[in-house]
Amino acid sequence: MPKIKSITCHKVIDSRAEWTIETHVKLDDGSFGIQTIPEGASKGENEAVSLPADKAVSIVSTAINDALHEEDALDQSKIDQMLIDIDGTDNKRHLGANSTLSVSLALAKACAMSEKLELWEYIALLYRGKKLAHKNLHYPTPVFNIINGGKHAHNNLSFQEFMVIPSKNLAIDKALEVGITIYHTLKDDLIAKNFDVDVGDEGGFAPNNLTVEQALSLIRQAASKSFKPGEDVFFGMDVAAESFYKLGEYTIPEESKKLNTEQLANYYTQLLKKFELIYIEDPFYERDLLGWQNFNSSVGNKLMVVADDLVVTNAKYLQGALDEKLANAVIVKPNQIGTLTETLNFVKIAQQAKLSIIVSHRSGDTAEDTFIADLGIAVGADFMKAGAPVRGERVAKYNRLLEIYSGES
Ligand code: 2PG
Ligand code: MG
Repeated sequence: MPKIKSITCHKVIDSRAEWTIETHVKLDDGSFGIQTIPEGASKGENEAVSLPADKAVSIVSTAINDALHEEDALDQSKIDQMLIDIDGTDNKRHLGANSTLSVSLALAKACAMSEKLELWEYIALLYRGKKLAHKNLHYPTPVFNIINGGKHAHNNLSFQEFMVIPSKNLAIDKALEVGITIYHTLKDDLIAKNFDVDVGDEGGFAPNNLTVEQALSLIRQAASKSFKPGEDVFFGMDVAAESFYKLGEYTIPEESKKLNTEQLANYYTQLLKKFELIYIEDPFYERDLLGWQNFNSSVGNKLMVVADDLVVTNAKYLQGALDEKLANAVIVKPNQIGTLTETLNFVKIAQQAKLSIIVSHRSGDTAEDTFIADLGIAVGADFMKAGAPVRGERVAKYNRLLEIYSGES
């Protein structure tokens, strides 16, 4: 049984020129795992707390290293429970979710190496209690965010993400081809229309002076040149509605609109009639529960109503959302909760309740971190959200899917 030999940590730079951490877990049989941690810009109020990088570095290399020294490495759930217990808070504010997650995920990688398994195989074993054969793998469908707004871009768009979603029936390489093709076409179209083609945090274009409807029309137009919307390709949005919510009103300046909850729901319903939308994430502020509930009950049969900030990869908030029937799909971001075991537990509850699962990157990310690709495959996630098919930290996740698909991993 391999034991934990050392845990060290240092600062590294993320895709937004912010400091984050990289943790190295070494086992006494020579195996090791390395993990960097992403960081969000539009966060749910109940996300686990991420501490400043300097503080996290010192916590990982002293307190956590001391506490886990010589522990049985293969007991992932026990180690994660120790991290939770040492932290002792309900949102990891003591150790920091960035500290605990870096150790938890690096440990899983070290154990995969020790067991001579691919990371996805090791996570699948933890999740299912049995081996998952390569020929039985289900690849998450990529969700490409190709126009950026909200907190991810310095343009006037209030909605955060406008996405293209290839048909589920496509093999992963073909699905990626759909995203790439539409991205190039959209760039040409934007240039032809004299729009800016600078990109936002997740690699999507960030043109200025667009309305929500114009953004959707542009991606639909670009998609239509090579594919059939509604058949080969669909559309989605991460509204991240809390970023323009205040005191009962949603303000969308580019549409000259100030809407209450019901009016915003009606607005979405109009968009559903015009565009082949199958996915709306965070359509309402996370405390606007009645808005969520009414919307999910009225359109949940034809649309993925996706909860991100509402449930923050936390089983407690997920249970609330299930009890009240607030959503029919959930985002999975390990750094919202802080350990692998809690992340897997969240996915299990969501899958048992038949919710769609979308594993997701963060807007601040690193090219070294492709964990969500292995996680998505291991749990059989329906979708993977990793931004546009550009920028190293975004394509690394898509390329990891291709690496596994090729059979080389
Ligand atoms: C989101 C994410 C990722 P952030 O809201 O879904 O796209 O953004 O990491 O800024 O929370
Ligand atoms: Mg989101």
